[in-house]
Amino acid sequence: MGDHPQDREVLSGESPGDDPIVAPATAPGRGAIGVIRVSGCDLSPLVSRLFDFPLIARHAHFGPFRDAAGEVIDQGLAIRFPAPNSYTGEDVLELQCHGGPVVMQLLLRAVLEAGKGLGLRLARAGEFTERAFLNGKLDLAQAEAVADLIDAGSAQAARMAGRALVGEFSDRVRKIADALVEVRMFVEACLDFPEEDIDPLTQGDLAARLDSVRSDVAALLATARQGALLREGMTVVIAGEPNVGKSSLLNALASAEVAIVTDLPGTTRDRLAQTVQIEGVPVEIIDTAGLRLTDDPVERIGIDRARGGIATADVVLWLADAREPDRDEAGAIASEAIRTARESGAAELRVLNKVDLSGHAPGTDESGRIWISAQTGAGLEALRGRLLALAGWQGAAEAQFIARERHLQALRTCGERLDAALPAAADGFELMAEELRLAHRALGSITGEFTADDLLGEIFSRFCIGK
Ligand SMILES: Nc1nc2c(ncn2[C@@H]2O[C@H](COP(=O)(O)OP(=O)(O)OP(=O)(O)O)[C@@H](O)[C@H]2O)c(=O)[nH]1
Ligand SMILES: [Mg+2]
Repeated sequence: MGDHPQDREVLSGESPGDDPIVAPATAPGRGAIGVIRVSGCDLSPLVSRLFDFPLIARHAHFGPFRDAAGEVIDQGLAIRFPAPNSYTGEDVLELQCHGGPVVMQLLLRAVLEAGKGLGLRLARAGEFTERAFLNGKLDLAQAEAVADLIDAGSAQAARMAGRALVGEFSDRVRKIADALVEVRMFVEACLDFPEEDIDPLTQGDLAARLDSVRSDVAALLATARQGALLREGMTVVIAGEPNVGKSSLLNALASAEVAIVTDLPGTTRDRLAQTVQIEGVPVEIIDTAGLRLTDDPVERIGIDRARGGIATADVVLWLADAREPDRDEAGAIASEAIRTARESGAAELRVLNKVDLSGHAPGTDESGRIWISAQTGAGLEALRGRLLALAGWQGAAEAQFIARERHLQALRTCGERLDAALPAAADGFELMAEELRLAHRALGSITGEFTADDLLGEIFSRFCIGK
């Protein structure tokens, strides 16, 4: 599509930085080994200052590590990965020493010392992976999967991140992009040769091909949504009148005594959050102060915080006492909280606790209310299942790879542009071609073909140092 200058914008930009960079690659703290990693265009001068023997490519050399004064710091392994066969695609040197914070600091300082005059500096967060991306070792979705694998909060999330890392997500994006490129080439060929007087709509099954691309995008979006749930999870706020068992429910879901429980109404003052895994989906559960009119200034702040939590929740779980299932929380405070929930567009769930005292059966009733006992655990499975359903979780089998909100947004944009493409043809094929170009661009932003520099900076800055 070379005749469209927009397509040539290599927004991902500037050539990879040339400065050699160094950082600890292992987590801070004590460990059996610690790794310090260096990356740069040519590390030969640095290597020859650090070692008095040559390092054979990809061989583990065992020996002492010394500081600038020649004093031994530690002994360990040095491995050199000459460009381009390394994580970053540049020359990489890895030093494996003992994993103590002080020995790591000493070794890091010795490397920086040896790198004086060679431009060696400490790496920024994510800079190794950013270079890997800029050197074409990974695409952007794969680079994000590196961070998601490290941050995975469940085995399920880790497995799905692993699959995105090896490129399963990117491959699906690319397949759709290839089909879209064909459609674009056809439409643009018609534009380039208007004298041929071809009507693109009646030629080459254009509508059918667009349709098939459109449904591939929809299918990928559905799968990616599952993957994003595994990563982003959901936030559930437990709200209700004092003493109905909100804190007990948090403890029951977390299987831990996270919150203080007493039979005194007004026990909880602060917001308390705990993330639990339900089928591998991270669910942040927030316990709040009971909603009631009060003169206690501390409790009032707690109630304000409860409303703040409600405003940002994905699901508001209204908890009430099963012995008074039809009680209306008509108090001014409660109705304000209910209004907050409605305005924020959170899903709402009515849950009746202390079913053990009520004689009612646990589980979901015909009006969709869930009867539970935080104390005995009755009905909690139904509640967990309902929370996952509200989040749109379709089960582990439907999740194929991890994804991010950014990817969902790009797929949605792509879908909208494709939807607009055919109708746009009525006003001219140039407009149609433009919609297709924008659809293509949205897809390309997932893998980083078209991604603005500031977005890249933002993505990589969330990585840890040394990654
Ligand atoms: N029998 C029975 N008692 C429960 C159940 N859940 C909670 N309780 C009791 O109800 C009382 C209040 O529980 P909490 O969890 O502190 O209630 P809360 O809604 O957090 O109360 P505030 O923090 O004051 O708003 C405690 O004595 C709990 O032991 C339940 O399912 N069955
Ligand atoms: Mg409480």
